[in-house]
Amino acid sequence: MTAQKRGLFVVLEGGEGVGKTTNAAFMREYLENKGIEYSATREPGGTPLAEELREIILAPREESMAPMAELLLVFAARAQHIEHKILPVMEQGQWCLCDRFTDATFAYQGAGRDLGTSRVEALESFVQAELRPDCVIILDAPVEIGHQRARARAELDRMESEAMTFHQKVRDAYLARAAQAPDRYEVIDAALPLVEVQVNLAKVLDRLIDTWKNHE
Ligand code: T5A
Repeated sequence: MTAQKRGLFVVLEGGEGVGKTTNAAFMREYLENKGIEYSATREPGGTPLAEELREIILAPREESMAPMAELLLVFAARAQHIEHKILPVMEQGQWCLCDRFTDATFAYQGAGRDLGTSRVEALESFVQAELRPDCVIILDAPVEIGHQRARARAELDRMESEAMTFHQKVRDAYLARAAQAPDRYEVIDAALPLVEVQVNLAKVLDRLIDTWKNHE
C-alpha cells in the first residue's frame, strides 16, 4: 500500500486590514476549482478550545495583558490547533490553509510587543517541533491603508487599536522574515486593486499546485 501524500501547509499573513479574510475566500474557491482538497482554518483559533483562547487574547479589557501572557496564550492555542487540526488534516493528504500562524507571533509579540525573536524561536521549537509552513504568503500594504480598511469594516479589537508605530513594527518584521527565506515566502502587494492582488495570488497557488503534484 502506498503512503498517503502529505498535504501542503500554506499560511496567509499580513498586518491589520490587508485583505486576508477577503483573499482567503478567493484562495479556497481557487483550490476547489483546481480539485485540491483542503481544510481552511485560522489562528489564534481553529478548534473549539483554541477559539475560546482567541476570545481571551483579542477581547478589549480594562486589565492590560502582560506581553508574556499574550505570547504564551498564543502558543497554548497553537499547541491545541496543531494536534487537533493541522497535523491530522495534512496527514489525510489535504492542504491546510491557515489564516495566520507563527510568523504573526514573530511580528506581533516578537516585534510589536518587543519580546524579541529568541523567545518566540524557543517556543516555536518547543511547541511545533519540526512543523513549519511549506509556504507563507504575506499580503503587504502600508499600515495606514490597512488601518483605514479595518476601520471602515468593523469595531477595532485589542490589537487593531494599537498605535501606528506598533503596526509599523509588525509590517517591518514580516518583510524582514520574508527577506531572510525568499524560497518559503511570497510577498504580495496588497495595496493594489483586489483583482490584481488575486491574479498574483493565483500565480503563487498554481506554482504550489505544480510542485506538489510533481513531488513524490
Ligand atoms: N495575532 C495572531 C497575534 O498577535 N499573534 C499571533 O501569533 C496570531 C496568530 C487576529 C489577531 O491576532 C493577532 C493578530 C491579529 O490582530 P485576524 O482576524 O486574523 O486577527 O486579523 P485581522 O488583521 O484583524 O484580520 P481582519 O479580518 O481585520 O483583516 P483582513 O482579513 O486582513 O482584511 P479584510 O479581508 O477583512 O479586508 C478589510 C477591508 O478591505 C477591503 C475588504 O473588502 C474589507 O472591506 N479590501 C480591499 N479594498 C481595496 N483593495 C484591496 N486590495 C482590498 N483588499 C481588501
